[in-house]
Amino acid sequence: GEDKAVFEIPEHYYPDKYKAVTTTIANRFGDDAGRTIPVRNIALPNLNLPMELPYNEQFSLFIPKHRTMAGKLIDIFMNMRDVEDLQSVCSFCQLRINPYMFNYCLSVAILHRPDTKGINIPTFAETFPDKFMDPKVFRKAREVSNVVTSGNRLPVTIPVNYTANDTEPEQRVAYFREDIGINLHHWHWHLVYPFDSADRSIVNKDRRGELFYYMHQQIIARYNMERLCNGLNRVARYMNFREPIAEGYFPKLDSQVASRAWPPRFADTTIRDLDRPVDQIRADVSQLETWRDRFIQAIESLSITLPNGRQVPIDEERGIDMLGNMMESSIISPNRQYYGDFHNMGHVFISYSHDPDHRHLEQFGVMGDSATAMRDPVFYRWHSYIDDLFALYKYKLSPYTDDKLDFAGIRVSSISLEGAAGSNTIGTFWELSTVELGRGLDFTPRGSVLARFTHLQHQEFNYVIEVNNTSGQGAMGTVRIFMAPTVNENGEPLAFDEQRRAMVELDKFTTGLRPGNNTIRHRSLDSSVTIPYERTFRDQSARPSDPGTPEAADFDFCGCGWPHHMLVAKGTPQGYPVVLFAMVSNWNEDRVEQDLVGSCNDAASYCGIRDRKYPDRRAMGFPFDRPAPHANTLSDFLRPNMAVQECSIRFTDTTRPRQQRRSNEASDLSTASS
Ligand code: CUO
Repeated sequence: GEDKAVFEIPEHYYPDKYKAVTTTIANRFGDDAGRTIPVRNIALPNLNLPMELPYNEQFSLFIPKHRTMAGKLIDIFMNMRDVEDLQSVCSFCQLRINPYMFNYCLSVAILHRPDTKGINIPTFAETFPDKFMDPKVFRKAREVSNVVTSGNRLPVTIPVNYTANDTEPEQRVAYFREDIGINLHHWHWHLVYPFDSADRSIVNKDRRGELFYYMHQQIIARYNMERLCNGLNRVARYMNFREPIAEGYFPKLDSQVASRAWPPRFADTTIRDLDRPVDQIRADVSQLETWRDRFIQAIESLSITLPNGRQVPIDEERGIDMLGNMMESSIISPNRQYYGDFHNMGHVFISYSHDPDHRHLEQFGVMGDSATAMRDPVFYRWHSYIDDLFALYKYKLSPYTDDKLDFAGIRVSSISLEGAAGSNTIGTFWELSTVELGRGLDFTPRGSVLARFTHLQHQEFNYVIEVNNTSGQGAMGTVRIFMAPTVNENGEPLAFDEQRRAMVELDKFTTGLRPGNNTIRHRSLDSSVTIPYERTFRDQSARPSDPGTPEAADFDFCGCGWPHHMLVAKGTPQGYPVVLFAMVSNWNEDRVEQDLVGSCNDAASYCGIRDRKYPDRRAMGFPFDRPAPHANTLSDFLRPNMAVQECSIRFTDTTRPRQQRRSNEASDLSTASS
């Protein structure tokens, strides 16, 4: 296979300290060698800036200095004449450039160069498994790989709930925060939507600021539903920067590259002014407050101050997108000097709260890295506040009028669920899966190392939607499916305004509607929000065998997408009550004319489509992104082209091995739909 090839690297590419071991390195891979690929000897670009980051240090895009270095390196990779030159410069970089930064920049370049569509990048969980798993696994894996020959190796098991015990209430949702697939999705999202690059076109993607808002809003909605299922209150916004953060977090991750443990944050830590010359960071907490106040001021006045002092109105069409870029912030912020870098610097302040002036020589905590940030309870408190600031803007907009919500002649008479757990019920349970760690671990001998981990899973189901088309002619509609909790922490019904903000998108698809009655049956597996398990973890056995085909390129690059095993919340043993909502909107007003051939477009709701426009003209989160003050309950909001159904999520506390479930479920579903 492909990964058995050996690159023959020009001798002077090796750093001085490696000169002596060059032959050793070459021999090390010699056994595996199927073929030899000579690396082109080129005039190397100036790599001084990216080389300033020490090889063994952590790398964070949130740190402005690291960002500049990464921006430069991406630029270098993007500007290599062809793939062979890129390969050549990479082989030079590999032993010199910080591996985290190298991996990030190369991934961005591969995603954005037109000529690298067929190149296979291994999943991040394989390259840097230390960012996703308990270090004990690596010790065990090392033993296993030394003692047992490849082929006969048993998987190493990652324990469940290893970061705290039941005394910590937040531990009840650790399965969500520490889910490998969720963290991979978040890392991937930020890879697809970088906020900084010397090449503006990499940042300036269609509606990227709005997607920043929406994808993170949905994370909070999902997390809150998960919390309610586990008897926890919805997450409290982190909005007073002078008050301590009640939640502590002890990640128990080791960095293989930096050979140190990720620093913890003790309970009741307060963020403090930063002065870390080593990271070229000097920032006061008051700076955050100033930026926040300016952001709110822009919303209050519905106008933005440009660098030249001019005021521009925030218009309905592009407003949320501009605000997203301003807030994050990205380099396409309308005025980064004035509105600053609020969200990113929030991550930085929190991630250094244990050592704000570097006196203990500690590096940043998990909040400083998009691959690990979602493990920490404070991530949700921070993003909940961010979401509230965006919501201030949405409250400024007038409610959707009838002509925006209605679809003349189209009536949705019902929506329901059918599946193995019974009608209108979704069954959830624990599942035991296996992931390949082989590539990321520098063991000898090399070969496959499997890790086993437990994650939430649900039984697959179908949506069944009855639509009556009385228009007398065929029509095209967009089906929008959401789910929300029905009651709050105290068991009281949610008011409409709370419930609409708690709506979790489950699916969105286009459908033809014949005149008369239509029964639409749609599989949960085909969700526009999720990607299949195999894609999240890049199960190489599922990879199309012919590299260079559009299918193989999609498989490699479309790792962004909510992991399918987390499509629905955990529920409760008694059955957690939720409301399922479906709307059919007029496709003529939704559609975006574009060619989708050969682009991965099956998780577009949170990730958009590679190299294309966001495939829905409506505001993200439509129809729930705006308030509707006249509606006190969800039923007040309903139109003829909408329907709801009370459903329940029933959790069974058993653990099933993945393979076994898949074969059982296939037969369950075929019974259900026949
Ligand atoms: Cu995704 Cu704060 O933007 O982590």
